[in-house]
Amino acid sequence: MTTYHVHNTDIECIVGDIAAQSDVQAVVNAANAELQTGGGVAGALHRAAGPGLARECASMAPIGPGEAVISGGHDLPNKHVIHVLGPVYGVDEPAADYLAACHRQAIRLAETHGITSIAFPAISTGAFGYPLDEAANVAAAAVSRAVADVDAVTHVRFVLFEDFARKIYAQAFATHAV
Ligand code: AR6
Repeated sequence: MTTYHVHNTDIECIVGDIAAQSDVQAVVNAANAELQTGGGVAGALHRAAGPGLARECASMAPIGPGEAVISGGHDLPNKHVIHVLGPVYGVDEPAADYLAACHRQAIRLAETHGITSIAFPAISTGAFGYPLDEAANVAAAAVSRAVADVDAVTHVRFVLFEDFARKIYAQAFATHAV
């Protein structure tokens, strides 16, 4: 596995389940506006967290595209969940700006909470239809820029569901993480 080093932060891309990242303090949820359970990443995280997660999140909803909010991890192995609403590709435009904002806001929230390690899924690339290679480039550019302004966040992980997706994100970081 390749690790990219940007400023003070190590960035890695792995294949795995976002709900099973026990060695990071925060996981990012590819949420819906209502911050309730759903399919994909949101379903996996809410299932593993238990009903307390949806209960805690209810008062913070709704959120808009590009926004991020933070909750506890409940029964997840992580202290925090950072919920972001990615853009629906072709609907929430400019999609790249919203997707970049999701990554930037998540890193900023982590920083303000003193979180040192955070794991992202491939936001918007499932139900929201964002092409993987485009999303990877936006994510890599946004995260590489955002970590320049943080001290606490020293470890960023991208958790991809399949190896072809991991390769696409790793390639994007090889381009942007310089
Ligand atoms: N771990 C890591 N990656 C996963 C996992 C998992 N457990 N499950 C799916 N993926 P999606 P979106 C990958 O649909 O596009 C939900 O229903 C998946 O292969 O979770 O932002 C919410 O309620 C894909 O590449 O997020 C929202 O309504 C990527 O994660 C909506 O879908 C993101 O897929 C959000 O859509």
